[in-house]
Amino acid sequence: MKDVIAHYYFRPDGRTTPQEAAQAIAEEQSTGTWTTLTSRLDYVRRLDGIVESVEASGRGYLTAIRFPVEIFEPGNVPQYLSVVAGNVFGLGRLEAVRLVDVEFPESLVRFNGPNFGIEGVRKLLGTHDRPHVGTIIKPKLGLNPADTADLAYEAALGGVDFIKDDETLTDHAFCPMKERVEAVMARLDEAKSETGRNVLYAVNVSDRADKIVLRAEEAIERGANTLMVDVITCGYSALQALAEEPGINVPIHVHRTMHAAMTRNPEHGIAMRPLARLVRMTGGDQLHTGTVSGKMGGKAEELVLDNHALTDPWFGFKPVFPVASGGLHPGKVHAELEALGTEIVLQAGGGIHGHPDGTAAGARAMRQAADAFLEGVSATEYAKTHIELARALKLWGTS
Ligand code: RUB
Ligand code: CA
Repeated sequence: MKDVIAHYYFRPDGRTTPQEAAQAIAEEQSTGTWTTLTSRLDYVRRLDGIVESVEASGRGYLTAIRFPVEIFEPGNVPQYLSVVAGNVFGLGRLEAVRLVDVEFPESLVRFNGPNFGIEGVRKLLGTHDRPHVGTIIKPKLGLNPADTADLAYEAALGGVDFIKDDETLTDHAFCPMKERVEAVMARLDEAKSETGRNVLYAVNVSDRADKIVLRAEEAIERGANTLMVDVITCGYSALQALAEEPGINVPIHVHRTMHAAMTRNPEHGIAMRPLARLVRMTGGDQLHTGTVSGKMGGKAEELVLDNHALTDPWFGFKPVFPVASGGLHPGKVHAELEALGTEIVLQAGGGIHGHPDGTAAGARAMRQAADAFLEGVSATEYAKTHIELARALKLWGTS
């Protein structure tokens, strides 16, 4: 395949046929405009988007549109997005339109991809054949560095593999980033001397474009062993800049805050799949893709395919660790692992720090729930001999 094939769902307005609507997408996103151009010369015409197919689907239609590779600037992801996901969403002739997926040719995916990926992250932690358990420090905002570090220490003692800042915490007066990293990493060292286990701490370095690399370098100088970036608010360029910076040699955890403004409406916006593909290309090592039983919306069937887009063989890129997060607690672990498999990071914020016996017990309960699944035992059965899990299930139940 030489060109780009973009797949859209759409619903035309009452005055437009499905074929005309698909044609309008192809034209607006390639060489056309709302009227015929006398200035459109033949050598430009060969760059037209071509409607390959239109078929009925639900209340609307699915179309595949082929965009000539020449209209993409290789390596420029913002420009790719302007073609496949640009003006189209505002076209008045379409009542709704959603970019469902994009197939890229090899010439446009010459990126490095994840530096670590699932295997690299597992190597840092020495884990095999089990899901990772992570936590988001909660409350999401407001703690000072010392108290943040205390919770990280507790979570590490309880057995988490991974700890992260929340999406809204960056470099605040009440919790400056440099102090926070130093405090957390010192406490994680203490935890390691007690448990012998490495734990990753992803510090949120999200910032304006011209500052993010510097911020990441400052975090690493102070000992950060993982970075986090809010990829939708910062942009794919920010992720790519971090992943390609030679001095940045730690995994990058990718949060997708704001994605649901695009992904949630099944008829309009951008599905998670193309967003996930771009994260893989531009170098994310872990990406939030959602849960089957948690607090955020989303369809299980789409989620399974989104995770495949992160992990299936694709242009030689390393697999990205899918992260299930949002409203999880030990009682939901079984459903998540059954639906999504064990090559996953299970993250719980409230579901760990809200445990009646505190953060360390909460972390233990999450690990126990995962162990129960791996041993083929129900959480309720396992709880008979594991007190932390029993206390969590009593509070939150198993659904
Ligand atoms: C979850 C949390 C994350 C969500 C975002 O906290 O802080 O921001 O995972 O959603 P808690 P998604 O465990 O307390 O609910 O992962 O779907 O992007
Ligand atoms: Ca959050």
